[in-house]
Amino acid sequence: MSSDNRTYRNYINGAFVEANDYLEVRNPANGERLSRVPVSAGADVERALSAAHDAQPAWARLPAVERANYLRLLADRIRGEAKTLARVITEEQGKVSGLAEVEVNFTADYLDYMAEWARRIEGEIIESDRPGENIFLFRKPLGVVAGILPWNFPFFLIARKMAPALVTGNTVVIKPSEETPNNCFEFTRLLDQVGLPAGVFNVVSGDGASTGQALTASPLVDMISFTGSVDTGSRIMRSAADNITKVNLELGGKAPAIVLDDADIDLAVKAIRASRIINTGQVCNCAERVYVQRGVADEFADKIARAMADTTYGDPLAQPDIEMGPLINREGLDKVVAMVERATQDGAELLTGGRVADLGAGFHYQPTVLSGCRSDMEIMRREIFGPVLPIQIVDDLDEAVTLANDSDYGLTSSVYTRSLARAMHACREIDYGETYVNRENFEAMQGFHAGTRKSGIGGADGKHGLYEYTRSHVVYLET
Ligand code: TXE
Repeated sequence: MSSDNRTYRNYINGAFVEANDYLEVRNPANGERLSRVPVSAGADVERALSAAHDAQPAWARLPAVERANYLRLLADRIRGEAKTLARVITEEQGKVSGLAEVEVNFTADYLDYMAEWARRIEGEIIESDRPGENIFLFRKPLGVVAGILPWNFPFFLIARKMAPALVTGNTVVIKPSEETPNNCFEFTRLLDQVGLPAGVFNVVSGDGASTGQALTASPLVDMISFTGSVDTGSRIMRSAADNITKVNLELGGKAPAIVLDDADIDLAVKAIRASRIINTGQVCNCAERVYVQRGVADEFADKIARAMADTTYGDPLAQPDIEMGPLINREGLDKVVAMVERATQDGAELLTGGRVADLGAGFHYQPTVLSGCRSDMEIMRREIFGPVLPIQIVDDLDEAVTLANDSDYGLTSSVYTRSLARAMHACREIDYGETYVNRENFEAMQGFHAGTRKSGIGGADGKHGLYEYTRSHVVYLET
């Protein structure tokens, strides 16, 4: 499947359709060309949005449980092709095969989970001031949802956006990242087989500046659900402002990990390392900086440097047992290289790694640990999105929390301590959307994944994530 040069087509109104322009997708581990996908023009985007708009009223009139059944059928098909789908993800995104399989199976579970909400969508009956009056609060769909995706968990993020949208009666137009569109077209191939009514789910691929911009500027869109960078999120908000379109934005993080002097250091090392090498450090919720208490700083730094140095990496399809693949593209690699260079120039000490891993081809970077970092350094403030862990020493929990909170980001955070009182104190004071205590950073589908500050607006998962895709309608009924 790796060198067959597939051509994918947009999916609009229940049919796969040609576009005028195409772009190439390549494997980041070795540069090999994988496929051609449409660069959708404004007219393609408008066609997809019109199809979604026209299909929405009939879709919303179906009982939620019937809508949910399509998600269950899709989940079954995904499980049936899990290995093939995982390979498609690995070859275009670079994550190791085991993680790609986890992503595929998690996606199927997520579709089932969101389908279970069909019989649990609830409005409210509110006590009235007037005799004989009933006040009802209904939950209604928003209409058409535009889902704009990044490349780091490209398959799961389709489901994270379309499943709650469809079960609550919205229709959807998805734009995958131009880096990783193939898996989205494979997802769509399976969805096409389950007989979903035409127009309910549409896909237009292309770049951000043309396809993405056309989606966000259209008055046919009722909500934009976006995961990606802060800069793009900000541009999307500006574009959405013209039509007062609702936005739901997940914009990454700079997750602090606080390691206190009573922590189980081996557990902290294991969890923080796992969190930093997973998907080659390209995960919004994973540890991006460590604040370690002085008494255990040497032990922690020594152990994590050795653990990171032991990480195996390379081309995930050629070496299935490695722990880490390449970065997504040249831009991602150059960003990591430059950030580590500036950190060492600013006085950080390199404990391990610090170089491009020369494997002949691909965007590989060595697992890297930097100690002696200070909170004014770029490496402690800007999202790295690579396998690089900067460490700063602190004197106590309060200093760690103050430094952790002094950030543009506010998505996830973690604390390692054996003291329940210190853990609870940290949870009260830390100003983040999520905090993990004594465990690696990874959210559950029944939680609520949402950040503060520039990490975004709104959130995903669970009951609260489901209701993001609804609006209220209050009815006052006097009898
Ligand atoms: O993201 P972009 P990029 C962070 C991470 C990474 C950096 C850049 O730090 O290094 O962002 O990654 C579409 N209107 N995250 O350049 O540009 C684009 O086509 C509408 C964190 O890949 O945000 C793609 O589909 N859409 C993050 C999507 O936005 C536009 C995951 C994401 O691209 C657009 C990924 C526009 N004007 C990167 N411009 C996370 N939150 O986990 C671009 N796009």
